[in-house]
Amino acid sequence: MKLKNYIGGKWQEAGDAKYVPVTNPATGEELAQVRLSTKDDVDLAVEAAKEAQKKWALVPAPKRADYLYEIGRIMKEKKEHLAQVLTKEMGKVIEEGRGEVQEGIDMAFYMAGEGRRLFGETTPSELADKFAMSVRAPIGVVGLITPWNFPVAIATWKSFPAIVAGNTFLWKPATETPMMAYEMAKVFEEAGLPAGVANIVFGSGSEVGTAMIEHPDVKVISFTGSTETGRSVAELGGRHLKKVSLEMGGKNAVIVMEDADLGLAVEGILWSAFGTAGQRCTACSRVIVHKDVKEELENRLQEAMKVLSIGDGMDESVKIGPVINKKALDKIHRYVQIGKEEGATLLVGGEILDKENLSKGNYYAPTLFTNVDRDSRIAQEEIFGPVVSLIEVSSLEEAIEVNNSVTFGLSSSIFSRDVNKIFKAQRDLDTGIVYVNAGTTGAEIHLPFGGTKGTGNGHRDSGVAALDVYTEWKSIYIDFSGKLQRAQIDNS
Ligand code: UN1
Repeated sequence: MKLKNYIGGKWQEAGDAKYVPVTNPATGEELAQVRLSTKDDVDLAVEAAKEAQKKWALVPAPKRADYLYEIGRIMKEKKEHLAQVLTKEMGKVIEEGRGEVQEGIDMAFYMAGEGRRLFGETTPSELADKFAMSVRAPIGVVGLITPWNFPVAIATWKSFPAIVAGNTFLWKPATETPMMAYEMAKVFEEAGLPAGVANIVFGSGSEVGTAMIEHPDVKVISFTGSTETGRSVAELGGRHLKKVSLEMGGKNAVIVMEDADLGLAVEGILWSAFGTAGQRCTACSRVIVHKDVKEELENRLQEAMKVLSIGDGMDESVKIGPVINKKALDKIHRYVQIGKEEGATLLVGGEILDKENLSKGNYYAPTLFTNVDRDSRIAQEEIFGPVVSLIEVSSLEEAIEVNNSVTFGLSSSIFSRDVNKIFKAQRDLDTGIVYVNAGTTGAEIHLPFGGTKGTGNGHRDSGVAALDVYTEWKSIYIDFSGKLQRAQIDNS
């Protein structure tokens, strides 16, 4: 199957475009071929989106929301199919595939509700017989650039608020996971979303992404991906005075205090470190443990890691799937070598799994290092794979300091039964998301998603906060006094 662009409600003809294969990371099997679009394709899509936006902005928001309700309903009906496509092209285990599709469904219904809110403010004017209010106005055509690790959820975090607020969009999914975008185009079509509101252009970041950012009619760019790419998006976007919302890397930690429920902490660490094979921005990649329980935690983690089943995520009994491609596999393995060279103790894993049934996929053994120096590279840099580093500390204050010592600030977690420690931690952990007695993953769609420092640039995905990315505040003053009233002058 050749995946074509979806522009102005039509599937674009193939033309002489180049296509590249999309492969199943669990088996190496070719699933489809995806178009590598050019700047001309981007121009076509922006034109369609711009034309559609004029009408879309005038559709009452509750009516725009009706399309989202319908999109949510169709996604719910197709949930199992969508989850299977997701698992095949991305590799996460099927249970997580279902969870991710559910995240998209939740986002559809949640944002549809915003159609009847989209609250602004009314506020008194300082002058008599004058009315003042602020409203959220649509911005225009927005450009969405999404990663392969959450091929549908992240796209819904961005596109659904954009739609309900009266924008139209152009979406460039990752070339590794275009099939979810193709499936979503079919959902949009079935929901009867007017032509040109949703447009999908497949291709590389360097060609399609750049053309989107440089296009004068694309007013907002919302990007999720690596810090390196995010920096270039911001640089180029800045030059073109674009509003740029960035969601980038993480180096998230679970803190385990001496009074923690260790059994629960082990479960939280395993789920958030090795779920999705560690390929979440929110994944736990450091465990900061109090010295009094370090040895016990190490032992319990080693025990628990023995029974983790690894394989093709389509098999319901498998807990950990493959990583996305060979390049990722090599990067993870390189970091493990670095960890050893830095003097950390490798307790479990540390190898590429390529025997028997795993030989065709990209599998990495869940890996645990201990005695890791907090400043070492494996404790500071994002690995994006199933590798965890244990760092020993002697107090809560030190744990928080170690947590905050990285350049990222997405998610953090503390396991403790002491209410004073918990409240101090939630205040002092410098991350956009904090969990208490749970791992570092599991964000819900009605809260803001994003992070501090190198993780982002101050914007948030999902939650009501996402509306700030896709709307412009408009302040409106209505003077019904029938005379000239000068603010700051005539009210004294
Ligand atoms: C991501 O890793 O980029 O909180 C998104 C979570 C998911 C979303 C992760 N709900 O782990």
